[in-house]
Amino acid sequence: MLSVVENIGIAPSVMCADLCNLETDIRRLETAGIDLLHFDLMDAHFVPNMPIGLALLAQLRPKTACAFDIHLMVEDNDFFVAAVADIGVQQIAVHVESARHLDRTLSLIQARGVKAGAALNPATPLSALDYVVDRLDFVLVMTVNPGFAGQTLVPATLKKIADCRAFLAKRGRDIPIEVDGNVSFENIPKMVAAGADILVGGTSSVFHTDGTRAENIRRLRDAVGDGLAQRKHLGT
Ligand code: S6P
Ligand code: MG
Repeated sequence: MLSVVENIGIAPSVMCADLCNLETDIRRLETAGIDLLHFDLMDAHFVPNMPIGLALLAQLRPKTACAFDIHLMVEDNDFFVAAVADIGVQQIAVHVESARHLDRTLSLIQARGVKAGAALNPATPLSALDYVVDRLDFVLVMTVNPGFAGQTLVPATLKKIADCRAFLAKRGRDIPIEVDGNVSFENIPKMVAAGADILVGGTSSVFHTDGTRAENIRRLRDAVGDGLAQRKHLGT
């Protein structure tokens, strides 16, 4: 995993793919070179949308060897954790805003042999992670308000990525930061420079209508290269 450009992972957001021809679209992404497939599971309660269901996930699982990265945007986290673990996924992020017993839910994920992450809405402070930081396998920093593709970056979240990197370093945790929401060709260099490790690519990059999947992923990699150069320059 995380092999494409110097340990920066590319995770296309499946809700933005051609859902009527999904298997074909996933083959295109695999050929172009990706690290994870990002699935947004929503329940129309925590967020007002429901693009992807469990049956689709189960049907896709045997069709690709790609790691499944699950982003839960639901009220009943433990129900969905059990359901997606049964299907066979590699990492699951739960929103701290919906997890009533966050520590228990993270343990539940890890007990199934799956990496556990905490997702933070743009307005949620990093301090929400204070007492679970030692348990986390990764952090998902939302750079838009969750629920929909095609939104504009919440500007304060760029600083939040850098703050998250410092927050983790201060606590001795060198774990990946995943960023999700308007991870565009323009925003990627800034996100990577700030410390992002896994990029969720949606309508503003991987699925941009100006290019083919392969062209978009090449352009994305170039943007990652720019971000890494800035990161080295800044010493972040
Ligand atoms: C939003 C969801 C995301 C989107 C992604 C879309 O709730 O968690 O994963 O699918 O952000 O990308 P873009 O480039 O359209 O914002
Ligand atoms: Mg997502």
